[in-house]
Amino acid sequence: MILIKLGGSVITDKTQYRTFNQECVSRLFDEIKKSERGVLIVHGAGSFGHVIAKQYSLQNGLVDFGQIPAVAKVQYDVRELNSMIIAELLKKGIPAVSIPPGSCFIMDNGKLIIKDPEVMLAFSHLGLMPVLFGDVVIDRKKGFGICSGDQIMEILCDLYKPEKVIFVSDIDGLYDKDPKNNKDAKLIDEVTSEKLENINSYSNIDDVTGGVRGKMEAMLRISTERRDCVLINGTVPDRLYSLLKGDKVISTIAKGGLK
Ligand code: IP8
Repeated sequence: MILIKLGGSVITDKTQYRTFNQECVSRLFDEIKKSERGVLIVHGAGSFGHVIAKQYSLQNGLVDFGQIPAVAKVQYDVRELNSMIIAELLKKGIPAVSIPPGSCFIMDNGKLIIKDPEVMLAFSHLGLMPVLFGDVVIDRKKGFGICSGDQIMEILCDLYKPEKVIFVSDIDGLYDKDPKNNKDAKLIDEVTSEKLENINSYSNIDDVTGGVRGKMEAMLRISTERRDCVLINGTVPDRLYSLLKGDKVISTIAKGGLK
């Protein structure tokens, strides 16, 4: 099985509040279908989550009760996004069900805990695809917190032991500098723990869970000696399909685990 995270930058327009990239999502699901590979999908929140989460600093947990309506609004918005994703999967004949992390799981000082995966695993055993996503989740220490799709990916790796993990984004991979502001930024085709030391972190200011170094660390934690974790550009038609078929594509590959 292959575990795929569809990043918010590819499934939404991150600059426009609540804008769904239906065409792109539909094409990506066609590519998955065409590849005939068994996959499990997680998705990010994009402009359905990050815009309001940033406005109300939800990533800091409960600071004042003025944040509470924003918690409800973000939960509502990311569930709407998830419904649109599931609707596209159903259209392609992929039976998918929603598992909203904020309604099923807990965090402890920012760490996601999935105590009882029975429901999720039972759905998979029936041949249904559980779809999880970035959400606002109750936190034992902070009141609530932002649970990113990347955190969910790490837990699903432990539960499902996928043979490969793919992050689908709107960039070709990770760069040594922010490619938006540096013309000489170079694509890093392979990330290892050793190489991580030499990378300066830059982050996407619109993203409450962002930062290139954090992304690399998450990718390395997911990779093992036997399992690569690959970041690709899903806005390029057939890139996901080629990777699923086993071809070499433009990407950043995390290898060997985080040491
Ligand atoms: O887009 C963030 O998830 P991500 C979730 O996977 C929210 O980082 C609610 C902003």
